[in-house]
Amino acid sequence: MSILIKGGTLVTDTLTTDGDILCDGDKIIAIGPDLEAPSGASIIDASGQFVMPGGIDPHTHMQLPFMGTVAIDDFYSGTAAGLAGGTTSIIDFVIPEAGTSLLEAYHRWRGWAEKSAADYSFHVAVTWWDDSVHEDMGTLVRDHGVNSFKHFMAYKGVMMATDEILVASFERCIELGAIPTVHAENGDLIYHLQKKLLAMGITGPEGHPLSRPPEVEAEAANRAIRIAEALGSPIYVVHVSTKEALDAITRARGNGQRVFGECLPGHLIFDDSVYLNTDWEQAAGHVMSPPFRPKDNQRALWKGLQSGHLQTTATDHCAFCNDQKAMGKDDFTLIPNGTAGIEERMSLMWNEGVRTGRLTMNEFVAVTSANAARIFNIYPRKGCLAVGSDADIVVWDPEGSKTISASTQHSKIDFNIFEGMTLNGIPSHTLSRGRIFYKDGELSAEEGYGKYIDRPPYASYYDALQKIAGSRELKPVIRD
Ligand code: URQ
Ligand code: ZN
Ligand code: ZN
Repeated sequence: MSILIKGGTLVTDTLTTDGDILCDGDKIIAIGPDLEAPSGASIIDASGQFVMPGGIDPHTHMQLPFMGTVAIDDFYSGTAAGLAGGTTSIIDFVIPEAGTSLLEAYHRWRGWAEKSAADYSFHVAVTWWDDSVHEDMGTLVRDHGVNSFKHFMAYKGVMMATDEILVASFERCIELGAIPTVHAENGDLIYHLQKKLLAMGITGPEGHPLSRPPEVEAEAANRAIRIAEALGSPIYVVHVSTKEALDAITRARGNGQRVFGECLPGHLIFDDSVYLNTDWEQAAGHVMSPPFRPKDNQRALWKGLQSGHLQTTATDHCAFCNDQKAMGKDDFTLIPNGTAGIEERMSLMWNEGVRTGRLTMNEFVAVTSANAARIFNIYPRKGCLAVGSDADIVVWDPEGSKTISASTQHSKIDFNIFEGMTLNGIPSHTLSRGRIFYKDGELSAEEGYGKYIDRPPYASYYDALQKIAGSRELKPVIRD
């Protein structure tokens, strides 16, 4: 089936130009002015609208078993909600329990994801270490298209990676041509502060940010970046929430180190006053890690996106309903950590970023799609409008608007932390691999349509070194 998107303005991370796009099957097959519609093609009138690569969300947790419950959106409802918001691909996380096989966990998550309505891929978390983990990482890169491994420096006793694990795993990533990613918060410090606050009788959601002050992220971000520097590994820091962590990233990038940073719309919009809400549900609904921060951090994060020291925006979509949040009614450390946002991310970034003049449209495409594709090595198959790219396209109506409400959202969560926000700039059409699944407010997602995205490894460190050494053999100098 072919689709002709006619009369729009094409916007990628590098250019803006008028033109038509012709899709056939999964792919874009032609781009240019005044393209002819093949017979039987359906035509989308994109006049007055922007035609952009579909959004890529590099950080989601569909149906994640976590803190004694399971995130409410499964791979179908979560990716379907994404399509309604202009997001056409996700990179989710395989999180093996410590002591269990990474490969088995990978196959378990692959099974869960088969119902996805849009394309998906996986980062795999390294939550413990022994020779089998070392081997499984090799198998995952070689045979299963995994090129990124996640390390939680928080969640002590659950999935926290100690420095010993970070060092061993980062080294393995270098060997394999994979990129380590980190959730940068000092889990030992958090554990200590949580106990201290509870002992002081602070049991409500207001205890959450107090147990995870900015220093907790700053210390861990700096530590992970320095470990990567010492070993010579690139590193990607997820959900950067503080200016201190951004400073660590900025310093390292200024030094030429391959450090990447991700931020979430929530950390760009909310501040820590949300936890002081006397309505328990309202406050607990915002409990995620790292928490929303004192106001001045938002300005720093926007500057991070504008300066290019932060490259991607994600949602960390990990949705828990009010009754799940209530598990922590008497103890904030038991409130399942996580918030939703996959349907709202693109419109939030357009409304708060482009319409305010903080971001150009090209930067919008970069931070919502292209940069994630480049960093995770799936560009230009994804994140790009080019002949041969997957026909993952969002037709964006800058004049359209929507008011966010739990009553109209597609996610299964029973509240929305962005409730009542009116966002200008919305998708009018979302195409996933050449099929229209969202059209003028109507979602027609299809369970199981999504395909697994294989992500090839980067040239391994040793390949890079050999390239530098050229014909000279890489061996130690023998000195008498
Ligand atoms: O830390 C994460 O990224 C997962 C466990 C989701 N929850 C959260 O609060 N961010
Ligand atoms: Zn995290
Ligand atoms: Zn996460």
